Amino acid sequence: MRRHRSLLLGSALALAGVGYACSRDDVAGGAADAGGDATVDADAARDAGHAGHDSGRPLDAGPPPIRCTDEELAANDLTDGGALVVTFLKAANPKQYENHCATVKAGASVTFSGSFRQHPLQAAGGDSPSPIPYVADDQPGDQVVVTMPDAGTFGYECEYHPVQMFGAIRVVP
Ligand SMILES: [Cu+2]
Repeated sequence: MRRHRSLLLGSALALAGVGYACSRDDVAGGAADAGGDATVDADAARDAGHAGHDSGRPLDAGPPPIRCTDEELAANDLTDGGALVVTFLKAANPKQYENHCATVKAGASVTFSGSFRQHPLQAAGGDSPSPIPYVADDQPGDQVVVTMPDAGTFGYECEYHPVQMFGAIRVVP
């Protein structure tokens, strides 16, 4: 079932290739690999060694790309101790996460806030293992607090709307 969804996702990304590519302008030819599960690109090379990721995708597909640029990650820098709160809708329609790209210190806590039933959270790309859990049920206070213990870059997305709702958290030592 997961594999089936991933294949559907690949098709969706191919159809949405233009918009998708715009969000990852750090990778030349981003549109070309948007629908190619087996394509090895710069992201895949950078992420080599993370084949054991737990993003729900088939292992032979390789890790999905991080869809925050270095500039976007650096622009939302909370390494001085500011709290990162990533918010999303309680309504069903897809809308990008607020603060979807950010940098925090190792040990920081990140609060995800919204309807996890409408928008299940899952890890998506980056380093492995990811501290970002799969959460598909609504939570008390509509919040999940995730501690980021180790340095790395950890992508995430909405299981239902991965094209519109995605992000990454860079954790620095
Ligand atoms: Cu969603």
